[in-house]
Parts: sequence; C-alpha cells; structure tokens
Amino acid sequence: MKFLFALLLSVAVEETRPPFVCRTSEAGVEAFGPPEEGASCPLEGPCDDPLVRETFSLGPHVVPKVVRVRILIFREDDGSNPAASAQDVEREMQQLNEHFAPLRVRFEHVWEFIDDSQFRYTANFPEEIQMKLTYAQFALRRCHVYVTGSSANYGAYPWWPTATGKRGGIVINELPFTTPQAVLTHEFGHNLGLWHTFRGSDEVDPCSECYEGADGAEGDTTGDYCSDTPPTPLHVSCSDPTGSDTCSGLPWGDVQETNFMSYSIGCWSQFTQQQAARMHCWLGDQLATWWRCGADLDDDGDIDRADLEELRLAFGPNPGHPADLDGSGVVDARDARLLIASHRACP
Ligand SMILES: [Ca+2]
Ligand SMILES: [Ca+2]
Ligand SMILES: [Ca+2]
Ligand SMILES: [Zn+2]
Repeated sequence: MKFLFALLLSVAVEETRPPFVCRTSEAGVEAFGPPEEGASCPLEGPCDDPLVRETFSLGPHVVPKVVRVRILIFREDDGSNPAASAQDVEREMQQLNEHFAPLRVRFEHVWEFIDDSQFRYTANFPEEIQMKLTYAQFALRRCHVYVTGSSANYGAYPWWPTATGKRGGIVINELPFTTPQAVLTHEFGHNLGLWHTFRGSDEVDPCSECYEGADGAEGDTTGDYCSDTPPTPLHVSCSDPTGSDTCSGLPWGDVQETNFMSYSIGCWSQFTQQQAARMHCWLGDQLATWWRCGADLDDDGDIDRADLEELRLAFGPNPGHPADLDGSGVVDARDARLLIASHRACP
C-alpha cells in the first residue's frame, strides 16, 4: 500500500513539473532583434560550413579541451535561501563532465555564493543582463553560469558578439540545477555552438531556405546544420512524433529523442559526431580564450614528459580521470597517443 502511494505520488510529481523550456533563441532576439522577415539561411561563421566542420571530426588532430567555468549561486543579502548547495554544484558538474567526456571536452570550475537579494529572483532578460554586468569577472577567459530563481534557462551562442563578454554565459533556474535533469548539458551545447535539433521546423520561417524538411535532404545547410541529427518537429515525448512536415507532406518518422539538444528531456543521452565537430570548431574559433589544452595534465603550460608520466600513473579503468583524454573510461595507449599528438597541435 505504501509502495503504491509512493508510486502515485511520483507520477503526480512527474505531471506537475513544468515542461522544459529553453529560451536561448529568444534571448538573442531580445538582444539583437528578430531575423529579417523571409531572410535566407546566413552562415554565422566558418563552423556553419560543413566542410570546415568536418575538419574538426574527432580524429587524432582534435586536441582534448578543458573549458574554464565560473558558477555563481545566488542567496539573499543575509546569506539565507541559497539557490543551490555545494553538493548540487559538484553533482551537476560531474554529470556535465560525464556527458562531454566522449567528446574530449572537460569542464573545470570554480564557484561561489553571491549574497544579493536583488538577483535572488529575476523576472526577465533585462534584469538578468544587469545581474551579469554586476557579477561577471574575466568573462573572456571563462564561461559564467548564473544559478538563481531566473525567468528561464538559456545560454549564449558563440557567434553572438557578446558571447565571451560580460553578457555571455548561462542562466539556469535553481529547479533544474538542483535535480539531475542535464539542463546544464543542454545549455552548454548552445554556448559551444549547437542549435536545437528542431530549429529547422520551429525556429525558422516555415518552408524557407533554412527549413529542414522531413526528407533531411539539405541537413548540413539547414536547421541545426547537422545532417546526422534527423529532421524533427518540436517534440517533448520519448517516442517518435506523429504527423507530417507541412512543407513536404512527408511524415516526420524516426527522430532522435535521445539528443541533448532536443526537448525530450526524459530520454537525453547523446550528442552526435557532427555536433561534437561543431563544438570543437567553435571552441577553436570564437571561444579560443575559454579553454586550455586537456593534454597538459599538470597545468603548467607545457605538454611534456611530466604529463606523460601523470598519464602513466593513471593507467587502467579510470572513468572521469583527466588523463582519460578520449573519455573511453580507461586510461590506455590511445590516450597516450592523443597526448603526444597534442604536444604538436595544442596552441
Ligand atoms: Ca539536423
Ligand atoms: Ca604539463
Ligand atoms: Ca581513454
Ligand atoms: Zn535550448
């Protein structure tokens, strides 16, 4: 009986939880105005070119990257009512690193409480811009994450002129940050250069040049600019959508609910190869000041014998260890080869 009650309660909680909404694109419209009516599908930078993107596919030449992050947890003026706890920060960052490990991207964070009731709850983008302008420090060097009772969850695309300035970074509401929902993974996807997988049907003009139809024929140059994320409508459940693409009349068919950049939050588990390549490309381009080379294991600015020795000491099954450069869960000769390749390739 007790078990049944707990089960019913958990179902009720599931149903009353607000659906996940991310307002990254709206934040851009607010800051930079709407795209021109009927505008074509302009490239935002070199990484939108599929040929450039492909040069960042995860081969031996793609160096592991450590992205610096500064997390600000807001409290009231008197230090009460924190938006999250130290344990929440550690759990959230560990989860983020697990999700990005196979992509050779790791996040290194510092965090602090900010006691300021003015920003403990925020109602809109302008207030959140004030919060960022007040508290961002060295934004060129690291990505900021603001955790508070915010109006929404959103990141900042790397092609925005403000991406590595004080107005950049991630605003995340305290509710998703304090539950293992992976919203932080989704928002970092935006900051490192990913669109929503449903951009091609939901965030562009219907049937326009940027529209990604159900046939997926122009997948590399429309929608999210990734042909390995299937065309999809905005869709929140974990089963395939019913219905058809109104432009081609074709059914949507088999979409990728498991993608972190979809809205199917309950079944998120993966980024695709092309998404990984886009992120490494943008990290090499607009975001080059945010990261250091992951192969520099002792963080002394050089990749040398001392780093190789650090790697050797970590040999064996070692998931989450910085020396597991390819995120395979095991530190082995493949990681050593990546380290040696990074010796030449790292900036
Ligand atoms: Ca796609
Ligand atoms: Ca070193
Ligand atoms: Ca490995
Ligand atoms: Zn989003």
